[in-house]
Amino acid sequence: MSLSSFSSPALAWLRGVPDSYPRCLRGNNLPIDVSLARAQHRAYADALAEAGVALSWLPADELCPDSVFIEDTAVLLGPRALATAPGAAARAPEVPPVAEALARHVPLSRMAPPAALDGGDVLRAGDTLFVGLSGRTNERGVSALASVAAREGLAVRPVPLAAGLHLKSVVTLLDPGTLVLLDGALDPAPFLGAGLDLLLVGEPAGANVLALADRVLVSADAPETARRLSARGHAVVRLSLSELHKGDGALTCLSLRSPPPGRWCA
Ligand code: CIR
Repeated sequence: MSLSSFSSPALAWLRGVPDSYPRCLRGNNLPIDVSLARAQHRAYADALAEAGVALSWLPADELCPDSVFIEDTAVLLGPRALATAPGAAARAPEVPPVAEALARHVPLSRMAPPAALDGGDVLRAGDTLFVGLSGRTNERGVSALASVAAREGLAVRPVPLAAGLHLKSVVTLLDPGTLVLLDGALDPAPFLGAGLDLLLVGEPAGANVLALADRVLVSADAPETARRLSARGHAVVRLSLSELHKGDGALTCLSLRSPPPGRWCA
């Protein structure tokens, strides 16, 4: 595993929150305050900028209520990007504007149905991409990603997901050698077999953290996780995400992150 070259992203792509956001795909009917969602999204962007990450914004799209969850539309593999075929048909129109923007910066590969893959199912740890076989990502999607990833020297390991929206809904990178995993959410064998340490957390919102080189972003809905990470010596940045959680989103899905040349990032 490339433990030494973990980095903060050099650049993060974000997409604004549309007025239509409350009509996004979600498993609840809780009222969403769009103004508050925008303020929370802005604070997320500010936290990335304060960590030295350059931001590139795509405009909100009223026809795409889920478009703020930009991570699902592409996988950035250092010098190359793959535009996905999202597993929810309603989200397919989100991809072309993101793909066009990415193609101006990096060589872009494209995935087409019946392959399906959401970026939220792709968890990078060193030179390995763990890919959730979820309700949104199928075997063909994993194969399509694997062939692009192989060109960058990255291995793909499928991880069956019994519950949860995406792999990164339940497990994310804490630091180059450690994952945060929602206790009991899935079989940890693939991660342990890859030599990774696991920190088991009990708070669902605590399983999705966003690790930067010198700090980690944690949802304010996971106070116990934040406390444990602080106690382990991590510089924790707590962010309120209530309105984005109501859309079944979390920290990682709000950006597409590109590492500096020769490095990798979460
Ligand atoms: C969806 O159901 O697709 C969106 N409402 C939430 C997507 C969250 N994305 C992510 O975790 N990567």
